[in-house]
Amino acid sequence: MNGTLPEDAALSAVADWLSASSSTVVLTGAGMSTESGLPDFRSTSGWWKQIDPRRVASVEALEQNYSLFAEFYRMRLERLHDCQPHRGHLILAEWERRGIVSAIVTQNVDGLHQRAGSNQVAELHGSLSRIRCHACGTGAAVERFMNGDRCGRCGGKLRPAVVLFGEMLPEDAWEHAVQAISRAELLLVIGTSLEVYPASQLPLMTRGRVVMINAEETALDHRFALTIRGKAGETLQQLERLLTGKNEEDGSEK
Ligand code: BV8
Ligand code: ZN
Repeated sequence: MNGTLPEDAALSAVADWLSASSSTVVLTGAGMSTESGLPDFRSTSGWWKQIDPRRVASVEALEQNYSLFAEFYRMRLERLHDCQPHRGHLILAEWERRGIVSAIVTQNVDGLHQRAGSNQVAELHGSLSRIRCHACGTGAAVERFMNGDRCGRCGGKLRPAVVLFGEMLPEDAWEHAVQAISRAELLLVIGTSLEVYPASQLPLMTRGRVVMINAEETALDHRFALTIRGKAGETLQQLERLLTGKNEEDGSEK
């Protein structure tokens, strides 16, 4: 079954697949965090509409224009400070507890899945709030980076442990993601344009069904069993209602 069904038929099909699947993995992108107040990258209000990623999110930006690089990531960290995981993050963590989801693979660097209570999380693009020295790799407290300090050990430039353009993805996170996704019976892809390589290849590496939940169309939608055009938080709440047969708002049984 391909393409999009009427909304409620698609949602109940996905709820059935979630109940029946013995290994479900969720791949998320920046669209999973916009309802927490964090901009994504490529939609109309995204970061890359305001600034060229190569000027701030690349190794040459770090090496040749450190003040702009540091300013961009300090601003990203400040934004993160006031954000909370939303209902959708909490539902995914609940589904891990109930054995519905076995792993989350995320392109996000905001740590919101872990803050919501998810434990099995592979961070393909690293983490914004983990700081290290670009020269010697020594870790440093976030405050040191926010204050503009240099590495205490070698005087090198401090940076978030995110994967910049042109950098390799962390080996263990990538391996874990490929293992989990290739074996999955069901893969939910939520809130990503699938434009960044190699994460964009993961949905094509599974033996299972792929369901895309995204606000906008992506170039790979046609490859997936089902596409739900909608918001991550709302869609996850609708699926939770179908799975538990109860209304989230008032908690009453249907
Ligand atoms: C690598 C820094 C190997 C961290 C990021 C030419 C062709 C193909 C590939 C390349 C190429 N030239 C270079 C490459 C490789 C490059 C790449 O893919 N470039 C692309 C962009 C052309 N990739 C790399 O460099 C990777 N490394 O390949 O290593 C190697 C190494 C050395 C030498 C040779 C090879 C490293 C990837 C970099 C990852 N780091 N940024 C940071 O600051 O965060 S990328 C950046 O994009 C973020 O990290 C983010 O995670 C990532 C993916 O973006 P998305 O999460 O998909 O977000 P986006 O805004 O795009 O989409 C959000 C979607 O959600 C939208 O569709 C929107 O409609 C939707 N949405 C919004 N709100 C909601 C919603 N949906 C539902 N509900 C909502 N509420
Ligand atoms: Zn150092």
